[in-house]
Amino acid sequence: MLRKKRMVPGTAMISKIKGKIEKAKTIGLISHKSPDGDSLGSIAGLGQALMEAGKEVAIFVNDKIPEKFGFLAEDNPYTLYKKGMAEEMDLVFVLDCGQPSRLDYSEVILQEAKTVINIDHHMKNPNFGDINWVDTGASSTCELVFTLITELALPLNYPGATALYTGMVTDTGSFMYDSTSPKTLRAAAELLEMGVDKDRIYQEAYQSRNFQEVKLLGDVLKDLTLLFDGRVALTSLTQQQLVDYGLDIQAMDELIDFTRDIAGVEISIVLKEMEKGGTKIGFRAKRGYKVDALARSFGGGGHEKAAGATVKTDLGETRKLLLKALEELLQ
Ligand SMILES: [Mn+2]
Repeated sequence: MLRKKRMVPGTAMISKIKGKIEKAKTIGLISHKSPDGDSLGSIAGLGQALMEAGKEVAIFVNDKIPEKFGFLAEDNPYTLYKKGMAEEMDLVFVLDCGQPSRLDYSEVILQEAKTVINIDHHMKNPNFGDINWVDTGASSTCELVFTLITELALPLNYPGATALYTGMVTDTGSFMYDSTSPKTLRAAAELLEMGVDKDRIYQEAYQSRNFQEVKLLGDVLKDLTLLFDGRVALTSLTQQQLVDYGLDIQAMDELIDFTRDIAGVEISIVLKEMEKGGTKIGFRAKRGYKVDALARSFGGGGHEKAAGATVKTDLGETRKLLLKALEELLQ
């Protein structure tokens, strides 16, 4: 078998989580900043199931919800987390969050919470919870949440199922990444059998591009550079460009996948200049290459094929440091 060994939650893990849920009256859920389909999907999916099971549930977010995931906010009560909100919770789930620092200002939740259950699939998750279920072979945290809901026989409603499917489809690049396993597809199939409207999800998440974003894409691609004999694609985005097109830093998140797909490119990198200084770096890798360690060397993290970091250096300096790091990696 070539497949990576999967950490399936043993009966002990499941019954530990079960015990905590049973004892809790109030349960909070939160994920990382710069929300994506998997973070929003996993907290809503588990949150809905816990609500259906009669728990008092708060689904916290710590950042603006991207427009393309606005449809999830229609059916799920996402609440902007404010300091102190978790003190009332008997139990807090932190989902899809590879590092406590990725909780940003809401990191204080880890002190406030009486009990923290950390469920995640990022590399090098430091097991910051009281209970930790980290499976780096899982396609998405939504897949893990689906397993948990199934194992605990929690009632999953329609908004919850929709949220979980959204996380699975977006975190796997539409079931394309190598983390997509038979288990992922079985879970997705079960969600479709529950009536999830996959066409609507595709349309909302993929076919609702912002016109300005597509125009800026044209501009940015003019400056696309191939380095290391065409093995690395590098693009950068300035604050001025974002301002000129009326976009914020969350925009253009698909640019990096677009440049990764160039023939011969093994690693694609996008640098985004941040509003208050510093640079956001995104990394993608193709089959046979890994970028998680590279992202970690810049203080970030992620997965083998998709990772990121935020650094204090400006675009030019970051580019220089990156070239040095790539030279070592690709020599
Ligand atoms: Mn994820």
